[in-house]
Amino acid sequence: MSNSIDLIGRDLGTPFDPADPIEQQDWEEWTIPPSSGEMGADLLAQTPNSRAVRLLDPSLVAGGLPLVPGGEGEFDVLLPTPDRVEPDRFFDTRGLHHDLDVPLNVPGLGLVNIWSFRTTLPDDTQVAPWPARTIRCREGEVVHSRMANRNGPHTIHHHGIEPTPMNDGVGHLTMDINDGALYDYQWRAGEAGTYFYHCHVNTVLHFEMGMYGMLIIDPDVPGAPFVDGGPGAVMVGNNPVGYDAEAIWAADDIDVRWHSTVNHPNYSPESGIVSGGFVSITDPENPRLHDFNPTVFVVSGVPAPVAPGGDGTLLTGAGATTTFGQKLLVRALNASYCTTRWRFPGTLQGTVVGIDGRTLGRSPFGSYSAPYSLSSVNHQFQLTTAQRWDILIDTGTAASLGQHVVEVDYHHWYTDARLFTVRLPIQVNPA
Ligand SMILES: [Cu+2]
Repeated sequence: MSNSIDLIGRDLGTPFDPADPIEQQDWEEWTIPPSSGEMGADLLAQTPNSRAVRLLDPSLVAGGLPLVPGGEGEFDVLLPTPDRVEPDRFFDTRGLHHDLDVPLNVPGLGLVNIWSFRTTLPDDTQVAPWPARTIRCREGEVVHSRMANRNGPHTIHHHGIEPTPMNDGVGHLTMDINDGALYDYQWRAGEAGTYFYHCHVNTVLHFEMGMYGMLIIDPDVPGAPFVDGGPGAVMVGNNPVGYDAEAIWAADDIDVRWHSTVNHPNYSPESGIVSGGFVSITDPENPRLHDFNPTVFVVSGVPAPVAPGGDGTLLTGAGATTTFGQKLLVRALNASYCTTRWRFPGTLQGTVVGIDGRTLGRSPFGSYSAPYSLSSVNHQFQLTTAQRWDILIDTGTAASLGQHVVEVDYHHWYTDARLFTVRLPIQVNPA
């Protein structure tokens, strides 16, 4: 683990001062966030009064990437990371538009256009799964997530992590990473738990189009970080506890009009791009991003068939298999805009050990919470957008053998009408 963590915590300059005319100008200009390329160009030229020049004084950028045009491969400008330190772990991620290796094939409907992130693996091969590849690290590590784009701009917001402002990946607060630019987000893995990351440019659209992946911080124990699917270890209170298998369930919903799989006259043939831009809600060319009516329901990239007969489908492709006596860790994320209601079978003994990246009953706040059994909440709970629950299941009890089914209801975000139910199998085989 790095011993230079204390160096992280300093970047942006002074708070907004409405009496300062330069700040006022910034405020107005930042209604449209600057791109990383603009920030880099301003730094190169030392443009007077540029926000980048004032916030990213090169003297503050200790050990940063060289700020040079054409500095690395195909990318034009490398924007330095303030207070950069040597990372313990590095991920190389590129935002993508309609360029997935395997587009989503929905039974009964056909191909749905998805946006995601492409990841360059340590051996230089590139993968672009959906959801995007899990960013997985160990508690306490300093992580760099390198971001570069074609068909941008995009950002990476590491949801639930609290980095310094420059590294938060919220376009309007910092900058969008535009085409031809490159930036290393720097953050520290603070507390073991289940998180996720997503693009935060025009979030309503880009998140819906699919730009997210899991972010998992494993406990600081031997073998961590672990491989998706298990085995691994999870914090239960103050102690790491081993599990044998892991089910990562990210519930998502898709309004296909936004993905241009149908020739709706009000939508551009370009995926998610609306001719005429984002204007008034009475404009027939408007995307109507408030008008969200999903018809495709997905768990961790596995779509349920579209009707007829789709409602209540058993999603075997997203199911989990364990052996009697093993422990199964379920990480449930609501990556949809629906409200999701999860019902676990009473035949499985589950314990809720973490919520939203925080371990229940763990010091220093341990006296304010404690792990609790699923039976104490009647085996059901509700997750709104972006919420996560970690549930540790013991399959060594009398009723454990056989197939168990978790049901997830998708309720419309506004009307609360139930739109769809998917069923997720947990198979417990004899030892
Ligand atoms: Cu994006």
